[in-house]
Amino acid sequence: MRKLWGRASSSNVMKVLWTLEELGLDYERIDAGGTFGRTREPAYRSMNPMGLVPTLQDDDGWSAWESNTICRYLCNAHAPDSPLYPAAARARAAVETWMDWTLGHVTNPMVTIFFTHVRIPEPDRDWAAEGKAREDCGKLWRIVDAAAAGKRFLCGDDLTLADIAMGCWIHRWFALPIERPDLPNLRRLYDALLERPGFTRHVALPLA
Ligand SMILES: N[C@@H](CCC(=O)N[C@@H](CS)C(=O)NCC(=O)O)C(=O)O
Repeated sequence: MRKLWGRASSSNVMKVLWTLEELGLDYERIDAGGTFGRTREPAYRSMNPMGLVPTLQDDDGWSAWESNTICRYLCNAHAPDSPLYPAAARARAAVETWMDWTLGHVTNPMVTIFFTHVRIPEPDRDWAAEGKAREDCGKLWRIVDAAAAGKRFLCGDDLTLADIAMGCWIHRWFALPIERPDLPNLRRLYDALLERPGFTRHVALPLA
């Protein structure tokens, strides 16, 4: 049976769970990372030298790490015709642009905001850093708001890996108790994601 290693509270694990669900692929999730440990064990490190989650181990034992790569692999290997990861070069490039952009630009400031409100003990919270991250994210989400105008999902009528890569951060942006600029297209995109069972089951969860 295909195995996904990683705690369910990790944004990067959530992406893969949602992809597995959209593709209708069977899997067993094994808790790892955070308080579950396991990621320092040599057997785990041999699959994922960073000792981070997620790691995917396919049916034959072959493994992959880096969540975006895992999502692309699942489509390539098990659902090559899926609209999640379109084959046409330019459509694929558009999806990959948002995946790379999310990893390169959105993740860091969103982690700062999320950790400040949810995971860092109150006395240790750095509100100046949170304010700067919120300002930065406001600018980034404006870019998504403009790109999402007139579309159901980020790249058009179909859900793609672009939405999956960004979905956890969109959820956290709307679920955190913060001031947000009015971004109606981003809100509509979030509402469209909320109609996907894989998103509500694995991603749009209470913040923890
Ligand atoms: N770029 C990596 C990042 C992986 C990563 O930072 N994972 C975090 C959880 S979101 C982690 O493993 N943290 C340590 C832990 O949970 O033990 C990916 O996308 O897979």
